[in-house]
Amino acid sequence: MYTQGLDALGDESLHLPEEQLAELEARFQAKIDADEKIEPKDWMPAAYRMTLIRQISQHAHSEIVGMLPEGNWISRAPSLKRKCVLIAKVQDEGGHGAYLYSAAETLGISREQMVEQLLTGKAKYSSIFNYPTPSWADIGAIGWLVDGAAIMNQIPLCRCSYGPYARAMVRICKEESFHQRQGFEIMMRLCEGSTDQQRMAQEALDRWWWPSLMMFGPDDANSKHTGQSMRWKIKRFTNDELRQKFVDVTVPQAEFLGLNIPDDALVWNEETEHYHFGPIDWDEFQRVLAGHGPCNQERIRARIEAHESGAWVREAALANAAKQSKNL
Ligand code: FAQ
Repeated sequence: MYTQGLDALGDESLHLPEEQLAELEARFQAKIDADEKIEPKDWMPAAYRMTLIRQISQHAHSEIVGMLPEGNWISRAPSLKRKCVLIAKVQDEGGHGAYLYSAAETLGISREQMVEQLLTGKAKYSSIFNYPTPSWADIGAIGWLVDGAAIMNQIPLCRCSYGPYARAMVRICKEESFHQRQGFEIMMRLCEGSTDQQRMAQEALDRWWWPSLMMFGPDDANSKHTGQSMRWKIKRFTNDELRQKFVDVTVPQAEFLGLNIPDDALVWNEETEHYHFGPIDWDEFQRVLAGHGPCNQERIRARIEAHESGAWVREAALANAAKQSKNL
């Protein structure tokens, strides 16, 4: 699959003699080992390029599809202040998608190709965005847990070996940190409120806890990309390491809110100084990835409709750009 993709990208190194390729690969790995950044014009192994295209485009799609569950509440936010904050947050996610598509484009794939892969189901996006947001408390839970998990995963990506991705992540992480705090603040207000509001907060935590743990990807034994991605310093921690960090940070926050994590097996382990948590339902994870989560179809339908109804905007922008370049 990689080779086909690279032929389409016109990768000339595919046709180099073996010794020359080995030398290029050794120099490339030495650069990574020395913690230097790889930039778009540098030589890179075909598989490194394809791994980045997969990961960055999946990440970009996640940001764009991730606008939908929260966008659902913009028209029904409980106050003007909450509405303004939510609009700003959803707009930030759109911006993150735009930086990430640009970072992926530096690897030789076009935005049109990536969008086509999303809309035809060839490309994945994060499993988490296939869950519904039936109450306002879900907006708090998304900010607190989903953005919280996203930050845990993305802070190390600021040190990723690929320069454009690492640099995009710096700004994204700053914004995600504001998003996480606004979510936690929504949860705090609900938890200080009436019994009904506290119940809403608990139900939202019950809905989002396990899907948030799944965001970190399959466990290490089943993560086919982690080993190589760590050697290339695309990933700095394994899926399980990041998931554990997230649990360790989040459990005390839930205690502070007076909420119960929906996991009977959750217990602090004095020896390891980590929380031990119960088994994740990997069958559910695989079902969601295969397109059978609660909202997969709705999400893709919404993206297709947005793409089709936005066609005139893209045409107008291109016509305007052509006109401007003639005037130069
Ligand atoms: N959902 O071998 P691994 C956000 C796929 S942004 C769907 O472990 P890897 C902001 C994986 O691609 C959230 N697919 O893969 C926001 C691979 O696919 P393949 C997104 C998943 O890459 C907040 C296969 O499974 N963040 O939330 C998932 O080493 C609020 C095997 O997995 C990023 O994308 C999943 N959860 O590790 C927006 C961060 N997990 O090759 C709006 C960047 C795995 O079979 C509102 N990405 N897969 O086609 C990463 O760090 C990594 O790609 C991982 C997966 C950790 C997600």
